Order: sequence, then C-alpha cells, then structure tokens
Amino acid sequence: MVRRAHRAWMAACIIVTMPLLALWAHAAPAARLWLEPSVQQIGLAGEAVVEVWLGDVVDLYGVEVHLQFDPALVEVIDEDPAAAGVQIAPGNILAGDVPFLNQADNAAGQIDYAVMAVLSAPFNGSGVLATIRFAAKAAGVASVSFVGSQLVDSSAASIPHSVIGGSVQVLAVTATPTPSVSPSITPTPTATLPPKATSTPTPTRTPTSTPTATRTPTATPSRTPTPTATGSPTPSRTATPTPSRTPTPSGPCSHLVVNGGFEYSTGWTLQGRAEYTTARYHGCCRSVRLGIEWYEPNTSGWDSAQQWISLPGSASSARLRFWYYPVSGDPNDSQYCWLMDLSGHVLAEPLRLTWPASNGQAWAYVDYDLMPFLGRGFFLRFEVYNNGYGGITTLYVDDVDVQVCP
Ligand SMILES: [Ca+2]
Ligand SMILES: [Ca+2]
Repeated sequence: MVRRAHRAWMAACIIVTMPLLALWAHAAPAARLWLEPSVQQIGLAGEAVVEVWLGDVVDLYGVEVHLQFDPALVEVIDEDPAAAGVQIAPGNILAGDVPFLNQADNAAGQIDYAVMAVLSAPFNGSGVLATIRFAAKAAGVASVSFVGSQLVDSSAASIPHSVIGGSVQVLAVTATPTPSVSPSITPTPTATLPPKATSTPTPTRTPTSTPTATRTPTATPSRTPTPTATGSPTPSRTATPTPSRTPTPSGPCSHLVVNGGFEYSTGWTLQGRAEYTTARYHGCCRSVRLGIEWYEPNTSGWDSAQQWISLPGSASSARLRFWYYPVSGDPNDSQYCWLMDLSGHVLAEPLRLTWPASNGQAWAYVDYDLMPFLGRGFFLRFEVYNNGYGGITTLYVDDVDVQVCP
C-alpha cells in the first residue's frame, strides 16, 4: 500500500513536471544513456543481461526511460515476483529511492522505468540505472532501443543526453553463448593432445562454401613439439595498422564483439586455463590471459577464448582489431588468433607468433581485413598451446573489436 501511494504521488509529480521540461533550453549534450553490452548473443535456452547505463551526468534528480524490444524473440524476466506485473532490477543510480515506474510488458515489448531523487542525493557521474534480464524465445536479432528518455536536474531543467540502444541475438542453438557447436572445443582438457576435429561426434555440419586457403585442423603441425615454422602460408596478416581506409560514409559503424575489453564476464567462451585477469591490460582494467603464469605448473594444454561473429553481407569496411601481450620462454609453444568455422576449420590466421616475437613482452596491435568474410559467421578464437616442457608461454589479449561500416 505504501508503495502504491508512493507511486501515485510520483506519477503526479511527473505529470506536472513533464510539460515544463520541454520548455527548457538545451545545453551541451555531455550525458550519455546506453545499453551494456550493446550487442550480445545467447542460445535458445539462454539468458541475456543488459545493463542500462547513464554516463557523465551532473545533478541528476530524475530519470525516465522507455525501451522497446522484439517480444517474439525475447522476454523480460521478472525481478520482483511479489509485485504485480513484470519488473526489471534497479541499479545503483538513485538507489535510495524506489522507482516510481518499473514495468515490462512482454506482450507489447515495452519497458518503462523511472526514478526520482526523493530520499537519495542527486546523482553525479556514471552508473547503472537498471538491469534487464531477457530470456530467449525464438532465434533472431532482437533490437532493444530507447523510444523515449528524460533526464532532469534538481532545478527541473532537462539534461541533454545522447542515446544508444543495442540488441540481443538469439542463435538457434540450445547452449548458452555459442559453445558446444564447435567440435574443436570438445576434447578432454588433459595432457595428451588429440588432433583438433577428430573427436567430433557429429561431423555433419560442414560449412556452406569451402573457404580459400584453409588449414585443416588435422594438420595443425605446430601442435606437435617440433619446431614451428612449417610451411603454413600465414595468410594476409597485417600486423601494422593500415590507416589508409577511413570509411564511415553513411550511418554509424557497428561493433560486433561482445565484451571486447574483457571488463565483464560475458561474450567469450573460455577454455583450459584461460581467464579474465587484472594482471595486465591494455584498456583498463582487465584482459584475458591464455597460457601459464610463472607460478603455475608447466603442463601441456590449449587455452582459448572465442566467440561467434556474424558479418553482414555487405559493408564498406570490416576490420578486426586487437591488442596482445606475448610472453614466452619456449619457441616450441604457440600463440594464435584464428577465424574458425563451425567444424573447427581455420579460415584465417590474423595472428601467429614466432620466436622471438612470441616473447615480445609489450602490447602490440593487429588490424586485420575481414572483407573476404562478409556474409558469413566464424569463431573469433585466441589460443595458446603449451607443450609441457622447456619454457612456458602466455598471451594476454585486450580491446578486441570487429568494426563494420555500412
Ligand atoms: Ca580491458
Ligand atoms: Ca613449453
């Protein structure tokens, strides 16, 4: 009852203030409203966590947002079963107050959320306004967009702000992010090393068009403890930035990697000893580490981080960019970045380090052209192989970006 009265009172407040807000002149739009992550992938049994972020706000007294999503593909999970209807979870902005508007309509695909600083002090800075959990319903790309937003300061002036929505892609797989489809990641994590794709139980899913210059996984010569530089072509690796082509002719570019900065624990499938770490990073404050730390035992094994990327059919530019920090005491261990199809075939090798670059111990940059892969999907996979003797090998990766410009 108290809550209902509180809501009614707040609703009255907003009805009174809203018409006034439209009259206020605008200052420079520094504040930002966006979704984090902007893009993510889940399976049919999966769940997507989307945070509604507010950045660089000053003297925030009240905020109201309205979001739309595709109700055929995803639905909002109720975070407050005790309350009527479906609610999303409040964040840390104006956390001392109960939102006076918090409802999700899973039939209409709408989310309405608003909170005002009645008990809280006005908010300054950046933080999470609310968190939405979506459950998958059907495969497809569900855009999640802002259809209205209002920020108000303590003098009831409207705060100008930029707005960026996002999307949740539901893949037609039952596992959560995209992992179990790849036969290459099924084998046992123990010492003996089966060739990559041989242990696949269902070899059915052959890729649509056989790509050029593939290295079949059965070859994987560098897996054996023999010296590395076997006759693999190391295709068009452009380790140096190619600043020539700055596109963005029409519309904004999109960024397809989920959690490319490794600041969250979403997006990537980590295997072996791979883990998010604060030990090193290129962009604050975490990276992903593949391989062995100096205090860990020197045992053989692969460690990898991968996620599925689907490129659109046309683009003016498509680039893979990332930073890596290699450490190695053994020319016979290996560090890679691969593009791989569903059956574990390597489509391209944007990074393959050889001695002594494999022990560079400094952040290095890769800028790689993805235009040959338009219209198809692939696993973007970083991998380290340790042979279990000699020196140990590690690779840190950070700030991974796949930028596609229309
Ligand atoms: Ca980072
Ligand atoms: Ca070794």
